[in-house]
Amino acid sequence: MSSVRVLVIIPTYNERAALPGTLVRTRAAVPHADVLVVDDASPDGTGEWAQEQAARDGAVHVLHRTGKEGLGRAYIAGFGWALERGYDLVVEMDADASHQPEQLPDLLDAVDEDVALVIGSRWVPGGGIVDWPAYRQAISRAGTTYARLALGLPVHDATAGFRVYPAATLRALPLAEITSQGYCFQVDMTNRVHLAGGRIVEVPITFVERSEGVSKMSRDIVLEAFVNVTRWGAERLWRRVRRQRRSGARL
Ligand SMILES: Nc1nc2c(ncn2[C@@H]2O[C@H](COP(=O)(O)OP(=O)(O)OP(=O)(O)O)[C@@H](O)[C@H]2O)c(=O)[nH]1
Ligand SMILES: [Mg+2]
Repeated sequence: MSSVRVLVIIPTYNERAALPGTLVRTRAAVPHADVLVVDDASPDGTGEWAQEQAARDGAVHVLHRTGKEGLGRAYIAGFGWALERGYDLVVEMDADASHQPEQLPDLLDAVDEDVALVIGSRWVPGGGIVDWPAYRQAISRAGTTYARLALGLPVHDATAGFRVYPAATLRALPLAEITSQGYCFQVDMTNRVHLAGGRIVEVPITFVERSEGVSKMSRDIVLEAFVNVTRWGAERLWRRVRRQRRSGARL
């Protein structure tokens, strides 16, 4: 795996308290990987702190953006950065250590020539969640079940944000067109990979509730995912109806 160039993208907004621990753990867990912090001008100085680390450690990079535009835009910018520099594997990971860097080797090991996406999944055997209140678990389970059924996705954790994308997968997607922002971004990407015929593999992970900083989860983010999944699900049904009508007309 060491000849493969890996970039771990960590999007940050006000993660000054959480990022240091996550960065140290990431560098220890996957020393061969580079790290790109994508900071949306965090008022708490996360970007400046990350910049200081980059000055000390050649494997750490920072992409400074001018304002908070959501997780999706931050990742799209990071993907572009990775593709321009020829990385082979691109990792998505939260700054708050909910995604444990020590589990990243398991995700990287699951990459195979015919795999288009590896998802670190909470809802497969061996996966789980530590310290989440029942209502958060309920939202996550309901959301992922709804997306699975409405879009016909072959995954159990469509909103998960701990992932590995081979560069070829990202190159094949129209990244500039993707405007989803929160959890919806993860579902959107999963759906696009699936529609393109890409094989998706889930690896069990243990998701740990953040102990530092503040969650950016909001009602708007849940609503964005619900509205878009419903729309994409309706479009999928419509495509099926049209296909059936066309094949019926040929009989
Ligand atoms: N660059 C950037 N990063 C963001 C933005 N919104 C969230 N993030 C980062 O995305 C990651 C996930 O955000 P969280 O606040 O942990 O939200 P979440 O994981 O969906 O919610 P919790 O499960 O409650 O933690 C964290 O590293 C955040 O700092 C944003 O607008 N811009
Ligand atoms: Mg989080």
